Amino acid sequence: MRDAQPGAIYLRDYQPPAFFIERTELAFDLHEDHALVSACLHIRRNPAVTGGKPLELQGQQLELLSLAIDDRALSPDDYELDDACLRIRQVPDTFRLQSQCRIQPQNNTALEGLYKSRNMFCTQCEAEGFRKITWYLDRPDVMAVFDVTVEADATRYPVLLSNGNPLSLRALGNGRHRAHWHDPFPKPAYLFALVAGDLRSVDDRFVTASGREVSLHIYVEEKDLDKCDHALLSLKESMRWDETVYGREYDLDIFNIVAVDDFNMGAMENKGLNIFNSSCVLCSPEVTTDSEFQRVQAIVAHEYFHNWSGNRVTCRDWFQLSLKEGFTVFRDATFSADMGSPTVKRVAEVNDLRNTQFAEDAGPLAHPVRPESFIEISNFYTATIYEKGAEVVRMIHTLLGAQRFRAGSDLYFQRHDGQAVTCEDFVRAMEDASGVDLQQFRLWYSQAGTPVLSAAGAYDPVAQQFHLTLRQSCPPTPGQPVKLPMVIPVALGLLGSAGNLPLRLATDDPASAVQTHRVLVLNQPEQTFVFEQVSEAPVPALLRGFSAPVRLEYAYSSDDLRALMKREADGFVRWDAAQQYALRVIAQAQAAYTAGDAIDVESGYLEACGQLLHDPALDPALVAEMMTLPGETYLADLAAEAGGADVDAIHAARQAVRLAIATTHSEALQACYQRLQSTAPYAPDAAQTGARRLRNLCLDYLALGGPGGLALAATQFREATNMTDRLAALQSLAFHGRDDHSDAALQQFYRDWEHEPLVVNKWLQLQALVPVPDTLERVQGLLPHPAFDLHNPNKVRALIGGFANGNPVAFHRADGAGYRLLADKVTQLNALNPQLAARILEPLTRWRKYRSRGEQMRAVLVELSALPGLSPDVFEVLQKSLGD
Ligand code: B3K
Ligand code: ZN
Repeated sequence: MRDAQPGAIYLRDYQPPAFFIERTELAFDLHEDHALVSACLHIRRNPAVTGGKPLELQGQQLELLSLAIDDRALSPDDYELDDACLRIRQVPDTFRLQSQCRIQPQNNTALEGLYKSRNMFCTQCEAEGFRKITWYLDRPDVMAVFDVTVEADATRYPVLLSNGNPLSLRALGNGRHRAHWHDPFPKPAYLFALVAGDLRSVDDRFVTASGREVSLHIYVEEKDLDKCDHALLSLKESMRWDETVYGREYDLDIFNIVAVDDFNMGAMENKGLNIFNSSCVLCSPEVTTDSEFQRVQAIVAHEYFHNWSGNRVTCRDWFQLSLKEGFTVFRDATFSADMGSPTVKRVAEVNDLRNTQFAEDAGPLAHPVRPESFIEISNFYTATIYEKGAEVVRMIHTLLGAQRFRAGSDLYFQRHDGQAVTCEDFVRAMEDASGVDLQQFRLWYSQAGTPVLSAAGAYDPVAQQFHLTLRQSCPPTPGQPVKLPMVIPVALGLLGSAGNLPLRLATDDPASAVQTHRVLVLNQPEQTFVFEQVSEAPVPALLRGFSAPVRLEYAYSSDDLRALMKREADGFVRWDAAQQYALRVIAQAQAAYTAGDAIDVESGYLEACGQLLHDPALDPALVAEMMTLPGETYLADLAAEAGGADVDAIHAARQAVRLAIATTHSEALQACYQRLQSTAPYAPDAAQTGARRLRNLCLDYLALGGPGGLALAATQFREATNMTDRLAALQSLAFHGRDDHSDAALQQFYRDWEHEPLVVNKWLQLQALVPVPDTLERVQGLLPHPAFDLHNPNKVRALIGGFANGNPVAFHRADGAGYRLLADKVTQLNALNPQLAARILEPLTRWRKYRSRGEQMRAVLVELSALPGLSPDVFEVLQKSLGD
């Protein structure tokens, strides 16, 4: 917390460090009411930086006990110390800096640095948390070999872990014991980790491609030992996949994962000691849903893949965050696609991108994949850095092709192993290995905003030509009023009456093989591509596989959309056609609702839905995705562009379309529900997951349709043998039942699962999502419930995050009580956990989109900005969202 207004840091001001730390020796002495941290830093002046700069180390909330250089104690005259920095003017070129400080992990509610989660000690240092442990050059381009001892009470903390390989664990004779760890790989401080707790482990081994044996351990509380198998399997699959697909082997003798309950995000890739939010590692069919199984697999893989893309090759500065995050998300996405259904995975990614990243890119917090400035780096762990960053890497993959991309990644890892580098270094390695010029492509790193790709097609039956004109534009974003044209790979096919037509461009070599799929590269504001020998008027299947993160506009007729839904070869385009068709009928419904007319849903759309339900040959997972209507937040984003979102009309229109599907197809929904029933033992595989997804979607439509469906949901709730089916039934009851019956089910669920915090969080979230205005009172009623705790981020995200992000009807209640509830929690969290406070504030930052409620939202933001003691995290979000 700072009193003065926090200032921005700029990429253009980057300076190499004046000193390096070659070796970092740390000794931790952990107690219930404090911890002592002794550090011995082997420091060397950077010969490339002239001017005899003083040594400036970062440090926050540290109580200095002693300070020495090469064993000579320093007196207060030798240094300057404030609440953020230790400055020593006179230092030799090479020396050891020895410090001792006292910290208070037991009072650390911000969950950054060294803190306590329940009964264990753990750390979170990325991005700038290490400075809350000891004074340090807390920047990623300072990489040291770490040697760490941890001392604690042997009974309370039998397990003592840090990075690298274990050297010893010794009893000290006084009820305490000490562990010694050594990490031979130089690393920045953000990858440091320590854990001390009463933990048990599930153990396994992995033999690397070159025959080295690695011991694998997942540490959890004893009660959770039965929930580690899926994460362990995912880890071994990831290790093998990275060897096969990227040629990357693991490099230490041991790989540890630890589950902690209080954690600000999903997980952290500390070298050799990944620390996980327990919700991202623990799994069992009884307590975990299918989508959570998938999430655990993806996050285990993501953190493991960071060992190369992030740890062995790290970031020069935090502006380069997407270097490791975008690339690693691309890697984990490809892994998940290989392990399950690629189309379903891609649809989930695009949904996520449209709902979250496109909204961010169109709002006050928009920033490029490589930002130019920030106030608080914690605010930049965004969908743009992660998801758009991954899309940028994916486009490089598309432009280069798999083989040349692999050559590029090999060169990148080989050239930069052990270094802290930039996004530019990544792109240059890709260029150097492939020979493909990516000069203009680099704009994806520096320009914010989602480009609009508008396409227009014209068929000339006489010349047998199809003219496809592609235009691009990109809306202004904060600080970037004018944009240059980007490189947009447009994967496409042309759909004819009997399948995909051959794609011949006038510019093609006549001898080259004719294809039905190709990638056009749009790199100018407008280009026309002429396809030859096109025997009939085609429907263009554009942006196959979502080949670029853009908003596509094409004037498809309803017939075109039905044709794409039914016959297009690319699963993503089929899904997207269904989405576009749904958007169209929802917009029609909204217009009718606003005009006070009866809502009449286009019969062609309903027929297309019926065909999806009736065809058992279709992949149930894809059918489920195609029959899931776009969410209300996304609809609000689209409406905002067209002059302001009316939340009530959006909700009413979407509900009316859902009801039309439910009533028109009640028999087909029933039949599909019955057809997909299974007695096979639970497995979280793609086939079973897809079947359950469609079956539960049918159940939800049936429950919406009336009492018969609700009875089915009640039966499923009672008889379910896994959490996916049980929770889906409970949601249908709570959303559509809204009577004593659904309350009884909710109470029953709590009684059954009170002892499982991760299940209790689902219970909190589900109640926060019930789409009626008085959910607000229900949420308020849950705040004092023993199941809720403002100190635990998972619970805050479940109840408050669920309410503000996932329940537009209650959050945007006309009396503004939803906004005030959120502001109240932000105020409390600002003091407790600023990172979390800034994150949950986000729904209010979108105030400009809302036609009638925007001013009320803004007023709440203005009130918040007058609060005394605003953290830099919350200050930055408020300042940007209230700015012009
Ligand atoms: N690198 C961490 C995120 C750290 C967030 C710090 N506020 C997890 C990940 O992306 O793998
Ligand atoms: Zn990551």
